[in-house]
Amino acid sequence: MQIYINGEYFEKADAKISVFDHGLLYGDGVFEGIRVYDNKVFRLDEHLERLYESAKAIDLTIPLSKDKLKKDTLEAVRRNKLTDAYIRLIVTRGIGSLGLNPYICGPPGIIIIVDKIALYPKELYEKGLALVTVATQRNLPEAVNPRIKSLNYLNNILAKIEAINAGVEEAIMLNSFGLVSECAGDNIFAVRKGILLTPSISMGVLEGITRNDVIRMAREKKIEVKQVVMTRHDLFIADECFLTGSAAEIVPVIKIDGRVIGDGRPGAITRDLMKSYHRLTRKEGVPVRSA
Ligand code: PXG
Repeated sequence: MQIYINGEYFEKADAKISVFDHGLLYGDGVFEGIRVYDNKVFRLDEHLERLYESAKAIDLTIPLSKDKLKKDTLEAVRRNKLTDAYIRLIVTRGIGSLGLNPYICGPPGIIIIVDKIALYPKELYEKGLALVTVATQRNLPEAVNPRIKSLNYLNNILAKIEAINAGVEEAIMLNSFGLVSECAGDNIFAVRKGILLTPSISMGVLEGITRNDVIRMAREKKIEVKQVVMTRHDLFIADECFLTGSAAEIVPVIKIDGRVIGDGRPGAITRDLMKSYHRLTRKEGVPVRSA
C-alpha cells in the first residue's frame, strides 16, 4: 500500500505523522470518503468541493489548488493498483504546540489513503437493516455544524456505540429539538404514499453526496421528493426506509426501535433506487488512467 503524505508516498508501516499535529491533538481537520468503481473515481469533484467548503468553515486553507489535489488523488489511486477502492482524503491543521491556537500550526497535513473497501454483508442489502434511535444528539449547527465533515467524529462514535450495544449496526440521531437528523455515518430517507422524504439540511445534517444523487435520481423517475421536518413518528409510519452514504451506498431499513417498517422487507422504490444507483456508480466517474 502506498500512502500519500504531503506529496510523498510511504508504505503503510512508514506512513506516520507528528503527535503534535492538531488533527490528532484536537480532531482539528477535515476529511472525505470517496469510492472508486471500475477504475473511475465516483463524484470526485463533488467530494473535493465539500472538502474545501469544510476547510473554509474551520478557517483552514488547503495549501494545494483543487485541481492539484484532484491530480494527486488520481495518482494515489493509480499507484495502489486497485480497480475498486475507498479513498480517505484527510487535511489536518498541521503541527502545532500543546495549545488550541490553530493559527500557529502548519502547514496543513494532507493524507491520501487508498484501501480496499470493507463492504457490508450482501445479505444486509437483501434483507434490510434494523436501527435504533439513540440518546446522543446530533451536534448543534451552532456548535460544530454537521455540514462540516470534520475529523472530530466523537459525537457520531458515541451514537454508534449506543447502536452496537443495542445489537444493531446504525443509530438514528435526533437534533436538540428531538427531530430526526441522520445516522452516525449515513443520511436517512423514508417513503410514504409514494413520496420520498428526507430531513432538510437545516435539521443538522451532512449534505451527503449520495443523498444528492438519490434526490436527483428520484426526481428523474418522477417521484416527488420533499426535504422535511421529520419525527420518529414519520419513520414508524413510513412504507419504506433506507440509508445513503458513499461507503454504504443505499441500504434498506426494515426495523426502527422495534417497529417493523412497511411489510418488513426492502420496499419497491428503495430497490429501484438501489438498482439505478448501482448503474450510476459504474457509469459516471473520473477515469483513473487518462489523468
Ligand atoms: N452523514 C454522515 C454523518 C456521514 O459521516 C454521510 C452522511 C453520507 O455522506 P456521503 O457524502 O458519503 O453520501 C456520511 C459519510 C464509514 C464512514 O466508515 C462513513 C462516512 C464517513 C466516514 C466513515 O462508514 N459517511
